[in-house]
Amino acid sequence: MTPETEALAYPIGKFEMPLEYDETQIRKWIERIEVSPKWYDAAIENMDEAQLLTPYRPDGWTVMQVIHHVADSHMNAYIRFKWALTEDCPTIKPYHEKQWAELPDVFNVPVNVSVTILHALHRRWVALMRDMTTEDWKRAMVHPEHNRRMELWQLLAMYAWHTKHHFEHIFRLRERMNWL
Ligand code: NI
Repeated sequence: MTPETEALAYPIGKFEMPLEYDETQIRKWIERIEVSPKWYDAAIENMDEAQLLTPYRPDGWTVMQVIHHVADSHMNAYIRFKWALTEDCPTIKPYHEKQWAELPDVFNVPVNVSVTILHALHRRWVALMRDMTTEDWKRAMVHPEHNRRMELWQLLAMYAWHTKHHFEHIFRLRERMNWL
């Protein structure tokens, strides 16, 4: 990747796992999950077909694929939370996000359907997280590919980054293309 492509691919930088957390930090991450569906409303507002089919960077996903990907990804995240809260360190099921982004529904379903999913899904996810105790945040899952143990606070940190990461892809594309 050239530095230019890298900057387009990682507008807020790559995710870096924080080493520690506290209640205030958890609250801020949850707030980001809570508000981000509204960012996506704004991100796609008044976009026409051609704009939705524009890649956010050379060789990157189109706006449409980015939006449907965020819904796919966060549905998996929510399920992972529920697994970790109800099972003893479950092994999660990875999925091929690039291939999911090529399945027909991504091309056949309007993006606002996935933004509606985000509104509904994040509402349940946030309701779940707001009732989590200090012990709950330390519950963990295992990612089989790297055999890596991940605690729920780390998963939250990652998705708080993820929801902003993809929003910025679209927002910055709009700015560059002067679509605002
Ligand atoms: Ni992603």
